[in-house]
Amino acid sequence: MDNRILIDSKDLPFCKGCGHAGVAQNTEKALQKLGYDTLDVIFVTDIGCHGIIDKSLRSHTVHGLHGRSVALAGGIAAGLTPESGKKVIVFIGDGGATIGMQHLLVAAHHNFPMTVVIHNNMLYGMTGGQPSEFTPCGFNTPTAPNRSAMGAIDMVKLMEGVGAAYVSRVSGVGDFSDELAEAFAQPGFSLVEVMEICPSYGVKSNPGMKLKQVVETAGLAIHKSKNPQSENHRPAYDGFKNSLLSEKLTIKKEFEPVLKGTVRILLSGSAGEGTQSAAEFLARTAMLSGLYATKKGHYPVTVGVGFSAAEVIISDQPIFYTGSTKPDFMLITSTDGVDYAMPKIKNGNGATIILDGSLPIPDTSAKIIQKDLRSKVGSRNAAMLSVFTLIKKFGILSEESLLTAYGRNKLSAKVPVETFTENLD
Ligand SMILES: Cc1ncc(C[n+]2csc(CCOP(=O)(O)OP(=O)(O)O)c2C)c(N)n1
Ligand code: SF4
Repeated sequence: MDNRILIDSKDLPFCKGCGHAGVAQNTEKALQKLGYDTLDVIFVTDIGCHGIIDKSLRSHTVHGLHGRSVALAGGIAAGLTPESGKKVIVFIGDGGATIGMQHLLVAAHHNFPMTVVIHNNMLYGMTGGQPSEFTPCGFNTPTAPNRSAMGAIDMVKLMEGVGAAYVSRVSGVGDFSDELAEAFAQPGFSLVEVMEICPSYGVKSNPGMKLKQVVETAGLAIHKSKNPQSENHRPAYDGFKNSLLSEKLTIKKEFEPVLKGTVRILLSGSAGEGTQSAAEFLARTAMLSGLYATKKGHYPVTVGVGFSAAEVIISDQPIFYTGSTKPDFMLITSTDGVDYAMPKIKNGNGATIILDGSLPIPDTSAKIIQKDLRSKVGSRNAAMLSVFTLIKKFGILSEESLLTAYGRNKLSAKVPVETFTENLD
C-alpha cells in the first residue's frame, strides 16, 4: 500500500514559517493514521497560496476558481458512494471561504460527504495581505494597517447555524493530525478551520503578536461541535445512487491490435456535423482491439455553433496526457474546422491531413490528401467517412474491427455501412 500523500514533506512551496506547510504535513499524517491509500484521496484546492500545494501532492488534485472549490468538491462527493472508499478534501483559504461563503453554507446544510479545511491566516496572502471577512478586530494587515472596527465572522458558529454535521477550530501549530483525522473520519460533511499567521504579511503588520493571543482576543474559541442530527441528515444526496466509478463502460478486446506505438488524431469540423460522434467511434473501435484510447472534445462555449473538434489518442501503452499539440493525422471536414486547426496545420511538419475536397489547400508542410467527403455522404456524415478513410488508408486498426464497431454504432440503423465502404478509394 502506498500512503505517501506529499512528494516531499520537507520541501513545500510556501514562505518560511507559513502555517500552510503545517496543514499539508498534518493532513498527510492524519490520512496515514486512517489508512488511506494515496489514490483514494481527492484534493480540491482553491486559489491562493495554500492552493499551490497541488504540485507537491501525490493524490488526485483539482484546482478550482477562487471560492468555488467547495462547489466542485460537492459535485465529486455527490458522485461517489461510501463504498468507493474515496475521501474528498477541500483546501481553501479564508479569502476563498469569504468569496465562496454560500457554497460552504450549502455544502454543510446538505451534508455533502467531504471535509473542508480552511487555512485561516486571517488575510488574503497571495495578493499581498488584504483583510478578509475572517480578519479579527485589532489584527492589522498591510492594506488595513489600523484595523479596529470590524470583527471576524465566526465560522464555527455559522456552520453550527446551518446544521453542519461536524465543525472544529484548531490551532495550526505543532501536531494537529488527530483533530484532522477525526474530521476526515466523519461520514458526512465536516469542516476544520485551522488558525494560522502568515509570516510575510500577518507577522509584519502585527509585530510580536502571537496566534494564541489573536484567537483569544477575538473570542474565537478552539473547539469542535457535532450535530447529533447528522446521522439522519445525509440524504439530500440519496438521489445519487450510482457511483461515478461504477458507471465505467467495459469494452472487451475482440481483435488483435495492428497498431504498434501511439497515434494522435485531430478531427476538426463544424458543430452539428457529427465530429464528436466520429471521434468517439474511432476511440471505441481502437478499444475493441485492446488498445488504449482517449478522446477530448473542443467547442465554443455556445454549443451548436462554430467549430467542433476532438483530439483522439490511440496507443498500445497507457495514456497519461490526453492533449496532442502535434497530431499525426488531421481529419478536416469544413471551413470552421480549417480555421480551428490552423495553428496545427501551419505547424504540421510530418503530419498527414485528410482534407475535404471543397476546401482550399492551406499553406503547410504537412502531407495533404484531398478527399470528397461532404459531397459524397453529406455534411452530417463527412467526419465518419474521414475516420473510415483514415483506417482504410493507413491501416492503424483492422477493417474487421471497424466493421464490427460500426455495426454496433447507433448511426448504422440510419446510415448503412456501404455509405462509407463504397466511398473509400
Ligand atoms: C474571483 C477572484 N477574485 C480575486 C482573485 C485574486 N486573488 C488571487 S489569490 C487571492 C487571495 C487568496 O487568499 P486566501 O484565499 O486567503 O488564500 P492564501 O493566499 O492566504 O493562502 C485573491 C484575492 C481571484 N483569483 N479570483
Ligand atoms: S505569503 Fe503568507 S500565506 Fe502566502 S506562502 Fe507566504 S507566508 Fe504563506
